[in-house]
Amino acid sequence: MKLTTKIFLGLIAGIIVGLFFTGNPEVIKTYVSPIGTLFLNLIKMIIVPLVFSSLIVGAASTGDIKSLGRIGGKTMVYFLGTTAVAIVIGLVLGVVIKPGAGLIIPAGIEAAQQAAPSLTDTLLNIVPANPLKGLVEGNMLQIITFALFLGIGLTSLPDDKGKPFLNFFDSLAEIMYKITAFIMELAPFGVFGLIAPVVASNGPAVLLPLIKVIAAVYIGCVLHALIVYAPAVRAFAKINPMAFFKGVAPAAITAYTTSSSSGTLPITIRSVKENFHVSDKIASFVLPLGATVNMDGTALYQGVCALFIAQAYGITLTMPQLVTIILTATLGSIGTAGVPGAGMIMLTVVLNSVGLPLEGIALIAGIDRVLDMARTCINVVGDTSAALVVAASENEIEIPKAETV
Ligand code: DAS
Repeated sequence: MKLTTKIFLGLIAGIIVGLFFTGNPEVIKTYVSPIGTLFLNLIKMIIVPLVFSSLIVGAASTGDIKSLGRIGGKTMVYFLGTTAVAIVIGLVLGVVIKPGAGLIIPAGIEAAQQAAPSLTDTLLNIVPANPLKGLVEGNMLQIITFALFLGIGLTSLPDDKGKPFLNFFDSLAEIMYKITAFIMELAPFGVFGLIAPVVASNGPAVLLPLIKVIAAVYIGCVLHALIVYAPAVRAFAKINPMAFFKGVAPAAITAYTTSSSSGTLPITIRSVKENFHVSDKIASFVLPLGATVNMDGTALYQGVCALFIAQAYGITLTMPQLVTIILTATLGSIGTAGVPGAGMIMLTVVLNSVGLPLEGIALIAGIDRVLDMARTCINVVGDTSAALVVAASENEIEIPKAETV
């Protein structure tokens, strides 16, 4: 049975048990909540080593910026720029659609009020005065910053000095991906243990907003493709947007059905070379890098979900907290693996960064796969648009007359 089916069954079972004990949540809190808490603790256990190792490897895989020069620099600017726009679109949709409004689940308010520094402190705090303290305390923005410095610094070392360090963190990142996959196998039980107490304590009305979350993420993904990628390929690669969406369709559909950017990579590379005639040099640099560090759909999803969870717990996010979410989701996307469910793990990083209750993951976990399909699709469409824009700027693309604007 596919994991998606198992998670869905865990969700249904949790809802049924929650409905059965609605009004009498004590039994659930004693016997069922610990299952959900254990699942969350497993996720919390891997966040720091996963983010730290995958970001070092992600940053190092951009290669030595000097030797990559134009292509590497252009690619990373495009990646981070479109990701930042994506997270803003997600936040705007979260504010406009207000998926969590009216829920007011208790227990989150004091947590958020503790973590609301000023904008200046937020920006200054990004650079850790003591990186080990940041690692121990799980200060995600500081961990991300330190890891990026290490990864980029690593690329300036001669191979014999840098390789041992990179190999260690590459192995650690692979181990963390394996552990993430194992934890995702437990998701059906985790979802059951997380959603049942929420339904038992708040009643079935707590589920209705999830439909709004799905709508917000899907609308956001379509908007992002139309207002970012279509104009970008038209302006910079002189490609007709309709031809773009037609040419990216095989990879987009594969990404949607597999929820894995990495798993879709061979198809993405083939469709970029065959449908858009991008040179192998650009396709084989930009696309594998994009599958590793470029996650626009994931960032957009994190914007929507962070606001949904804040609204559900009755927490009003301050501007500095919104800026922290944008920075964490943008930089954190470098460390999100192109595998199913990775974005939900990174969502805990975003929630952590502004003191939102991680229990909010309970509300998302059951529908996360449906959201993962859409966000992975956009991740891959974004990678493809980056390859076209960078290739056109390097004259490494031959566009058939029919597809030009
Ligand atoms: N499924 C991930 C990917 O393959 C993205 C995510 O989980 O957010 O891109």
